Amino acid sequence: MFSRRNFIKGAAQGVGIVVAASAVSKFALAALPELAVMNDTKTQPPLVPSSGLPYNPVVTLNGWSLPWRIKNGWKEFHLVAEPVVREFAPGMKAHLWGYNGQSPGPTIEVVEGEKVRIFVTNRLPEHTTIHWHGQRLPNGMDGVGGLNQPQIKPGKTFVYEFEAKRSGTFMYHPHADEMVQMAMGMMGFWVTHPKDPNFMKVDRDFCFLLSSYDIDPGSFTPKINTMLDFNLWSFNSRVFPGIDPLVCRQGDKVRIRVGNLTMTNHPIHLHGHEFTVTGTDGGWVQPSARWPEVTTDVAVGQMRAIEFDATDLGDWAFHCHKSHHTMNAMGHDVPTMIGVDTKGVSNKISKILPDYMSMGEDGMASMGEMHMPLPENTLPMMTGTGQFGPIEMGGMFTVLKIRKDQKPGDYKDPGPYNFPQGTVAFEWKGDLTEPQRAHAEQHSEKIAFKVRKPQGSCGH
Ligand SMILES: [Cu+2]
Repeated sequence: MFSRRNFIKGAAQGVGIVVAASAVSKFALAALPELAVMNDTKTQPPLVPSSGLPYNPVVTLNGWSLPWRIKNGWKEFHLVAEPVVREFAPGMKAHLWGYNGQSPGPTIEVVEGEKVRIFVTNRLPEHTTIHWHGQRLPNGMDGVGGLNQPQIKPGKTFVYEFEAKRSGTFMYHPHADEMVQMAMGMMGFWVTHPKDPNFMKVDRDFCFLLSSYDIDPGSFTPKINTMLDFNLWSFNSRVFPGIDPLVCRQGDKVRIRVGNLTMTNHPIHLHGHEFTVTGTDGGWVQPSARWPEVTTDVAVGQMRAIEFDATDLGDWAFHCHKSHHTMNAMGHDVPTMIGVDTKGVSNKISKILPDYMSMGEDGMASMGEMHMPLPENTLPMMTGTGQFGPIEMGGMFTVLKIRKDQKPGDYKDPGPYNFPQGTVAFEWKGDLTEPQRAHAEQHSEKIAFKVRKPQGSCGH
């Protein structure tokens, strides 16, 4: 029986879900589950299950979960691979490929032991497949085009069927023209919930994928041949300040699941709290094998589930620790100008190019508040504003917001943290005498000119 309640519930909670069966021939797709698409980049509320086995749903950062129907004991989903437009942050949109209206595609949530049937319709201009990363399944359902199945040609619909054998954290992506299709944004999250809803139970369970793009300033489509030099580093194809905060109530047990479909590793770092890695793509980690961390490296193709208690109130940064991954396009080919006096030359160039601006004589922090003219459809490299001024971040950065009065199940942004008096770093107003140094000759001015000549007979 088709569960319409799922759609109605989803639509009521997340205004963005649109049932778009009328967009395709009803006759042709009469046997398919209704097609749900998302037209919003906001984080949608958890999709509470109203059919199938019970579970505690996840929250996909700037994303959503796909509704389903139960038919003859099978849980049925319908994915459509298609070109999409994704807003990375206000002011910048990209032409990507994705699923059901967005990139990444919707999160698929099932329960251990459920029989799952996924209809995949290809509306791309070239063939595709889907590989269900990390799953135990029959070999012919594994989705490697040519090896395990014929390619899904444009306009065709294929069916995948397998039992969700073990609970955990998974993802899906094409295994067909893979370099191009993943560079274009084709990927999605998959969570198989444990059969016992009390196993590994948490109060908030967030998930997102790491993806990277190379989109030239002023253009809209990723360069698909880039191997290393990407300029947009994203959580779920959003960059700071376009990434929603992770909102928690003080005392919550929190899980964050991260999957990496970029071309490099990402050391994911949480401020103010220690966490443990409780799951990988291979399954749950035995409690005796876990250790505390504040940063965990997520290598290419890996998934990590981290867990912590949200004990400490505040706005805590949560980001990739590679500093180039917390900035947006525009910043990567700028020469180092620290210590260079550019005033004279800037004045001369300004006479020829009125918009000319030299960058970074004293470091690049001033660029966080600089409003220099940008090409169309481009984000500043360092951006975002907090209650104390520019945050000077971009890319893979968001904020974990822990509040005392956040209601259970409420994910709304509570606004900036209200710091208790006397708990913010402050300016020293006392004497500013020179710091004492042990030996006068260690003064940096002197050391800078001390050159030790090479010894020996090398001719110098
Ligand atoms: Cu990174």
